[in-house]
Amino acid sequence: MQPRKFFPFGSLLTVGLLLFSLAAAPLKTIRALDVDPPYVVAILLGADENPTNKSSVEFWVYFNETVTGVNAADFTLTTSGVIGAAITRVGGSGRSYWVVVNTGSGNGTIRLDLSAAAVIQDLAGNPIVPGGYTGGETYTVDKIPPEVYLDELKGLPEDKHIQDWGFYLAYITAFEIHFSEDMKNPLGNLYLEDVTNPYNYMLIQPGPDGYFDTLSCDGGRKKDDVSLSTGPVVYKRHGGTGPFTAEVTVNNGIPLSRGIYRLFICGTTTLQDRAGNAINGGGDVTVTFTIGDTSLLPATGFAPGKVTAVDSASARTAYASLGDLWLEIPSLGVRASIVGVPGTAQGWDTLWLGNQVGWLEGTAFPSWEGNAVLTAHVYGYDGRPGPFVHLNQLAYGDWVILHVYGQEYVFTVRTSRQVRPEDTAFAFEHLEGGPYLTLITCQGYDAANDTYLYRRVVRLAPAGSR
Ligand SMILES: [Ca+2]
Ligand SMILES: [Ca+2]
Ligand SMILES: [Ca+2]
Ligand SMILES: [Ca+2]
Repeated sequence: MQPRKFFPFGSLLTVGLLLFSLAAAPLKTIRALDVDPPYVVAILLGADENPTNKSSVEFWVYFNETVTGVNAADFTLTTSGVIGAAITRVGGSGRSYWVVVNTGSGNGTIRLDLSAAAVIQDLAGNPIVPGGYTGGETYTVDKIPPEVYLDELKGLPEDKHIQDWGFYLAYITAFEIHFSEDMKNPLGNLYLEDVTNPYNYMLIQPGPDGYFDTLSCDGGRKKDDVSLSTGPVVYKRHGGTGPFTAEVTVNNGIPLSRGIYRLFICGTTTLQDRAGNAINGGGDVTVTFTIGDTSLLPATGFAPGKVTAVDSASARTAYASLGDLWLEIPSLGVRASIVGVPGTAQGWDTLWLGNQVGWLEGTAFPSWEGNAVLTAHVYGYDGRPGPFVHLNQLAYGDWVILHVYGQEYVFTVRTSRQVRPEDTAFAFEHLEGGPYLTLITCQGYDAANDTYLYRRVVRLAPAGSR
């Protein structure tokens, strides 16, 4: 058992009187001796959110001793960029005071200063040290939402620029996303607003019904849509000066197979800049694209000498006019305009090419760096010969001229191969170091099965090159 503590009333009174006299004595002495003016020790940010997007912020003002007479007129704001910032309230007592500041509009910086004209005094009536105080901390105000630079969106590892509604023949295992500014990146990847949180990126396929039912990151995957895995995410800020990029691995690093995809970069769940502004003003950024089928070379042949019934109910494929772009093969007497054949997840529809040459979308644009693949019929559905009926007669060194907006690009034949339709590696070969042309048509009509057994693939390099 603890002994009960016991203080007689008289003792308490004695202690109280003693404390009172100790407190009163020095107070009296200091008041009598205080001839030192008070001064500001520090002006600090009242919140650890800096940069901030708040409409009002707080500063804390510390004096070296108890002061009186502190009010809004004693302070001024030093700003850059922001417009209309103003002191709205002042409170506090003793040595510490708080000052609330409306951040106005626009982006910039705000610092709270003690005015040189401040009227503040200590308890002895000494006025504050003249000259004011301008050594305080500064808020950075940022109210502009971060953006995704879609011009910089890349499919990795091939560095393919991914455009909305684009079509690609590419291995894609990750995306490189460029932001307009430094993004919020807390330690780890669990916070909702963390740029490295994989949940801020969704990769969706439409599923069996063929429609994208998923509307937003916030709403999540919907109905029969298929969600592919995202993450890990690697964020780079390059020492804080940018570029600011997130590399998002998708599908566990397995190349995306043919099909249509929609990438969601989440503003609704929510990527933020360091001041807390949601990306795209709080809306998702989406990019829809197709990975093409390169499992078969395009079919460009009908039965020679007879009309093949084609499904007239099926819509004619709309080929893109590429402007003043045409192909000339002097040795074969070919002069044909070039149109763009849209790529789909099922390949390219060359049915309606007629006497035109088709550029297969997804391959390099003719005359640009890379491998441009052009195709034309050996025989059209009307049974008449197409532009490439004699393609197999092209031999090493023969000329082909690409006419692009009045410019002539001369190519010479390097190789000519007969390949199986499913042997696509050579035709779609990745080539660098200049523009290359690959011409493809059907070859080897098998009347018994009304099909072509082979493809003819002719590779050309710029004349004068090796
Ligand atoms: Ca004083
Ligand atoms: Ca911002
Ligand atoms: Ca993080
Ligand atoms: Ca769906």
